[in-house]
Amino acid sequence: MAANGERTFIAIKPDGVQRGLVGEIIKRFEVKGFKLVGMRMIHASVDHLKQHYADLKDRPFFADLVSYMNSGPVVAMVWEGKNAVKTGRVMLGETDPAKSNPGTIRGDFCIDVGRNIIHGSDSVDSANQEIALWFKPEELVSYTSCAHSWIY
Ligand code: DAT
Ligand code: MG
Repeated sequence: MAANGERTFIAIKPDGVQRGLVGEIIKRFEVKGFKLVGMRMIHASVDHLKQHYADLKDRPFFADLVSYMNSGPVVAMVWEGKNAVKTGRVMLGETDPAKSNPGTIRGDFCIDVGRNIIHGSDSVDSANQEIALWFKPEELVSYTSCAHSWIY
């Protein structure tokens, strides 16, 4: 895949949806120059969320995390572009909003680590796994953005 074709999985968590931050978060990825290639709103099942967070299954906060993520709909998205995974994480800020700089999504819009409004893949490998968990291949689209040559 071309360097500009790296994909990351981003999900607006139930608190982000309930607090009316969907548009604001999508806007940040859009104006940055990333390309939206998949999006759906879903009230994810407990099983699905346990799979998504399988790496954290032994952590003390795991049950609360799954129940929070299952408390309402999330907006699941795939964003594409050069360094989309790493840059996406920078745009999110730190896991703990208290440690996130102003200007990041978590730095600007939330306070508590257990209500940090957004998920973003932490590596290209986990991005590929997460995309496969949340989307069928035919739900992702391939298209050329008219802005491509103005961004790269
Ligand atoms: P991130 O979401 O930044 O990738 P992570 O993968 O380590 O962070 O953890 C997944 C989510 O679990 C995180 O967004 C919020 C929750 N979480 C992490 N550490 C926590 C903690 N110490 N207490 C409560 N919730 C925590
Ligand atoms: Mg993580």
